[in-house]
Parts: sequence; C-alpha cells; structure tokens
Amino acid sequence: MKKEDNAHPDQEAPSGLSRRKFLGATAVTGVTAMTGLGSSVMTPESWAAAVKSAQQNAMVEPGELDEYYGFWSGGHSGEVRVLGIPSMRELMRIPVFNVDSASGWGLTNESKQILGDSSKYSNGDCHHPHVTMTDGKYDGKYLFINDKANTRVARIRLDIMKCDRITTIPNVQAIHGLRLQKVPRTKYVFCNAEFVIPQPNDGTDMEKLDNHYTMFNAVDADTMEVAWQVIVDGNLDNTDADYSGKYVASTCYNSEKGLLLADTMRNERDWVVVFNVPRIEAAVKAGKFKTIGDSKVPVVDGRHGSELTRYIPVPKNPHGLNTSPDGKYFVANGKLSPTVSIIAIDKLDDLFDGKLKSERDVIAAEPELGLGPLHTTFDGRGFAYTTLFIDSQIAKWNIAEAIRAYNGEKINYIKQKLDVQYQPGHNHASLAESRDADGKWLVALCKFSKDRFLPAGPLHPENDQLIDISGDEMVLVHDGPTYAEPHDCILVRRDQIRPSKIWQRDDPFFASAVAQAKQDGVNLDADNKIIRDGNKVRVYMTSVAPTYGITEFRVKQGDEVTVYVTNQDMVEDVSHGFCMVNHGVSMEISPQQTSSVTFVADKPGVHWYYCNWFCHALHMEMRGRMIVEKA
Ligand code: RUQ
Ligand code: CUA
Ligand code: CA
Repeated sequence: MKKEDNAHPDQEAPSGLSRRKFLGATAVTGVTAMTGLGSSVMTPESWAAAVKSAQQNAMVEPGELDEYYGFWSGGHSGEVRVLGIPSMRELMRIPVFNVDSASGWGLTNESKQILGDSSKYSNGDCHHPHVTMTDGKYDGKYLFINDKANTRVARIRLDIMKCDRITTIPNVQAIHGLRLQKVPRTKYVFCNAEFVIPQPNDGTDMEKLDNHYTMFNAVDADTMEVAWQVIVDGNLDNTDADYSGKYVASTCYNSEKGLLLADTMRNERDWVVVFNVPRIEAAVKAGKFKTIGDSKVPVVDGRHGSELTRYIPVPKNPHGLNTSPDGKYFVANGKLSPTVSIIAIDKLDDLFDGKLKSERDVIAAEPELGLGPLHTTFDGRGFAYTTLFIDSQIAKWNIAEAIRAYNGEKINYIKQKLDVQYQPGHNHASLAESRDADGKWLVALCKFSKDRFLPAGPLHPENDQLIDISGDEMVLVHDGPTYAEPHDCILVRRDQIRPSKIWQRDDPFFASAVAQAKQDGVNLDADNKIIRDGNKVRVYMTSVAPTYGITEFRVKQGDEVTVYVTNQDMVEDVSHGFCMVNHGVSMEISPQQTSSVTFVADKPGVHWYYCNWFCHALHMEMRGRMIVEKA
C-alpha cells in the first residue's frame, strides 16, 4: 500500500503551490525544514504566521521557568532524564540502572541497597517512563521505568528525583512495555516481558517449543512486590491501561512464536491481548494459580480459551498501544501494516461475556495512516498523532472521522502530515496519557538525526523534536540532540510535580545510615567520630562549606572503611561531594543529606579525599587525608 493512497488532497500542493516552492516561500521564517501541509487552506502568509506564533509559544527566556516537566527514558544509558518543556533544557539526570560517577549511584551504600541483588549489573535499558495517577490524572508521586536489559522495574520518587526501589521480575526475560493503572489510582504497574523462554528455564528442556511462553506482570506500586503474572500466547510488546481500572491491553508482534526474523512476520495478523484485571485478581484470590521454581508469585494461565484474557487479531507485528484520554479506545499501531487498529473499550465487557460473534467486532476502525505506524498520542480535542517510522512523518488524524470512514462515509480523516527528522519512534503530547490531555506540545523522538547536527563521530545523536500542536497545524519549533537513547517521554504540568529543594533529615533514603549511627551512638548532625568495629571502621563526618568535619583519619591496611558524610548546609544548591582519590569512591551529599560509601583501604600510605561538587570559593581547599598504616 502506498502512502499517497490516503494523502490529504491538500497535502502535496496547498494553495496550488508545489511542496518545494511552498518550502521556499516559508524560508523567510528560517525554519525551512518544516512542512506544514494541512487541511486548512494555508497561504504562505498564514503558514508564516503560524510558525511565528509557535516559535513565540516555545520561547522561554533566560531565567524564566518552563510550563511542563518532561521525563525522558535514557534507553541503554540506563538513566532517566528530566527536561523542561518547551525550552527542551535538560534539568537533571536520574541514574537508575547505570553507575553514575557524579552522584555515586551504584557506588554508595544507599544506592546499592536500592539496587539490591541486581547491583551486580551496571547496565540497563529503560524505555517507558510513567507517572503515577489518581483518578486518571497525574499525582506526581512516583515515576516508574522498565529495564529490558536485566528484567527489572524501578520506581523514582518525584519529590527527591531519586530511584527508591528496584524489583527484578522473576520467571521472565526482558521487561519492555510498561504502563500504570490509571483509575482509581496507580495500584499496579503493568509490564510486559517481551521474550518467550522455556518454562522452567533451567536447562532441563530447551527444545520443546510447547514449553516456551512469556508473561504479563503486575507489580504492586506501593510495595514493589510482583502481585501476579499471566501466561500468554505469543509474545508481548507494548501495553496501556484503560480509564476504568478494569482492562489492560498489550500488543503481540510474535503470535508465530518465531525464533527467526522471517518467522515473526509470517502471519498477516498478530493480536492485541486484553487482560481483565478483576477476573485475574479473583482467580488469584481463589487459589487458581501455580508458582514457578523458587518464586512465590502467583502465575495464572491467560492463554487462548482462558476467561482472563481475550485475543483481538490486528495487523501486522503491531507495536505501540495507546489509550485515548476520553477512555473510549485502545489504539494499536500496525508497524508492518500502514494502519492502526482502534479498539472500542465499551465493547470489551461483551467480548469477555461471549456476546460477540468475533473478536474483531470490537474494532471501531482501522484507519490507514502511512508507513510504519509505531506510536499514537492525543491532544484531548479528538485528534490523534501517529508516528510513521518509515515515512519519517507524524500523521495528525481525527478519531471520530476515522470511525465514520470505516463505516463507509467518504471522509478524509487525515488532517496533516508533518515531516520529522528522521524515523520517529515514540511521540508524546502534553498530558496525553491522562484525562488532562491539553494538546499544547508534542515531542517526536526521532531515532536518526543524520544531517541535522554537527557530526560528532560515527555515532550520531538522536533528534528529539518539539512540535506546537496548539493550533490547527503542527509546527516544528525545536531540534534537540539526545544521547542513547530516549525511547519515550512523558510531559506533565509543572504544578503536578512537587520536588523538595533540600532533604528532610528523616528521609528514608538514608535511613540505614541513620540507624547505624544510632547504634554507634553518633549524632549525625553534630558528631565527627571514628568507630572501630574489628576490621570495620566507620568514619562519621559532617560537611559545611568549605570544610569536612574530619580532615584526617587513620586506618590499617585491609580495613573495610565506611565514610558517612552529613551535609549540614541548609542553603539550597550547596551540595558537597566526597571523592577518595585512587579508590573508585565518589558521591553526592546535598543539603541535609547523609550519604555513605564503603571501600577497602588496601593501599598503605597517604590518600587525599576531596569535595568534587563545586560548593564554595574555597571548594578546591575542601579536602582531607586518609592515612593507611601498613598491616
Ligand atoms: S517501544 S519505538 Cu521500547 Cu516504546 Cu516503541
Ligand atoms: Cu564542598 Cu565542594
Ligand atoms: Ca508477527
């Protein structure tokens, strides 16, 4: 199917101009790369005016604050990034599955405790950041993110913007799609394990494909325990939840259970599997589950024929799954099909109750949009925006009109196609995954930047593009290079996030350090003390710019040393660091925070430690010496 088949009549020649001439006419705006070819009859003048207004909307003057927080996944860098929107300024990085030299994530005792057993891995691959909701609106409490690389789910506290819990999902491999329950609140984190593996996967039988399957997982958002797992046919890709709390839908691109690429493309249709959450909970409660290996997690069977799931055939190797903010539809993005499949959520009760002739009866429409539809987002005004990976475009289309067209009416539901640079994966509009979708900004996360930036070696950055969608036409206003590899992002209104500016002294983040100090009779807020406990030495020191409470301590070669630093500064922004030279030790201590790090003093001699976060005019002088006596 060619992409032109559904092109808008105005698309290639608005107002009688050829596309190229049209671009030439807008060159005066300095934004020649944008192609606003839309439904409304745009003159070059009105297009220039739209561009100007969009650029003004996007302007955040130096010293001004953004309207939205953006949370970006950091892909296989393993971190989460915080951006301001519309400035696209990077505000912060939150290390999660990676090791971070600056903050000491992965090095400090506090972070290692959170990483738990999985601290042995220093890589991760995060795709889908999502903020907790109450009644379908962001409540700004937590953000959850998947780790495909090591099958984990992490929780980030949005008050301190630090990860506070990580859970490894048992019995499965590669957590990919992740979404949160929206209603009545985020009780569950739903996440898909992508790869099909033998069960049990202990080497006893690796040949019999009948024994291979994957599972859909629900993690309790409060306890971070895995609540239950559901065995499915095929594999699982992306997922989203509805606005009733009842249904969750996931795409499957490998209904074939193929091991090789060609096998995964054999079927013209794969499916969307819908999970009935109350029925699953009831089955678990009634004891209708098994467990696998050492894991105690209840596992229920949701394969074909189960009362817990329904399988809706859709074309072909579908990828993104997005719920419209009015709660009416799941949209499954066709990837190898130029279509998206719109599933009517209000028909799912009948589907589960066996009242429909065919699973396909829940399909409200299957509009054709272009080549390689991957993800869809929404503006809350009835329009949807779908990334077309192969066409390098965002298609803006009207949901109601697509349904009318599906029912036979002659109507063009595609409003505009905007070129993006290049090959977009996810796109995300402001507040689009909540009831508050406000249709102001759209970010397109383009996988390739090619010629858009100065070359920086064979590895190119990606290109995150900001698009103003507040008017009738999408207008590109910003290109932003990003490092490996933001898969997805989420845009939240700034008043929905309430970050602390300094730590509370009783924050659970460093409760273990506080408990240890108490046991040692140390007052973290006043004392500078060294406690010897066999060959373990605990060094408690305060920090007040520009000095540590202890500027010299002695240990013996081979001692296991734990340094606790409590930052007594109350002034916002006066963070200190602690770096022990030649020991691989580095950490951040922000105002009123206690941080600790443990290492072995294995080298006799004098070793300087210093503050590595710039804190004062005499920051360079903020240092001390560890003297290690020969064993
Ligand atoms: S997936 S490019 Cu990891 Cu979100 Cu679609
Ligand atoms: Cu303390 Cu720099
Ligand atoms: Ca397939």
